[in-house]
Amino acid sequence: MLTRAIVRPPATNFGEGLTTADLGPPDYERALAQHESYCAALKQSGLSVTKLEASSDYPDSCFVEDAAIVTTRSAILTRPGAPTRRGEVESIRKVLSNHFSSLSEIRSPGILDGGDVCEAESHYFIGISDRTNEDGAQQLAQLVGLHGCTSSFIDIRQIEGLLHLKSGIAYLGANRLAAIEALADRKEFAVYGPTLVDSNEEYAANCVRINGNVLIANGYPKFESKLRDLGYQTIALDMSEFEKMDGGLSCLSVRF
Ligand code: CIR
Repeated sequence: MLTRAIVRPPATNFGEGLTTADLGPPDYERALAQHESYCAALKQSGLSVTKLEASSDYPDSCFVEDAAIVTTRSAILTRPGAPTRRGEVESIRKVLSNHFSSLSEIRSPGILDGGDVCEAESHYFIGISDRTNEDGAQQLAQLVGLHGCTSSFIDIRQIEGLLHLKSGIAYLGANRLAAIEALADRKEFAVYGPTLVDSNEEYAANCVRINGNVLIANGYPKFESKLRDLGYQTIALDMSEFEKMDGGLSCLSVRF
């Protein structure tokens, strides 16, 4: 059962963050409103939400998930792959030290973004991407191994347009995994018989299961109805302004 989430609203210069999407600049007011609805959905799913102050020093800092891997067992600060994002970790360190007596961290030359880490019970899928290298992945595997967890590495560097592993898969609990076509047939996922996200709905793959609910981006009816058929309660959220900055649902919070 998850009980808490950490979030950070976008700052006014959010549109100066990194992006490869060709969707135009984000509308700040609309992004704030979408962030509010996101927080409401977290609360509706049973989480108490800690909201950090927006930080214009780091335009991408609303994507808090990339700065920490937090589980019931441990909290690990990352070393984000994008140099402009490294400083985001300090404020996350502060807030997490209120909840965890010790924090581990990924060290140079390792790089790792939380968006590349998919926790499936006691197994971690770690994406090797432009933001996460093998060194960072090995360090994480070792750290989670201390708590009896196993890991496998999934190289996503050949998949065009996929920023992070969790841009393409989501663990839904009960041995269920959703995946885009380009990842669904990886041997590491065979045991799950992945629930396929249609090729014209790929953005929806980055959904988040929180207790009984699945938060999903609005506008992806086929995937949403698959989730409902599987028995999940879905909450569809407008994500348009975050999508313009390559962000998905999972990256807007750290949940534990
Ligand atoms: C970035 O490129 O780092 C941000 N603009 C988006 C990060 C999204 N994070 C995620 O999907 N975990």
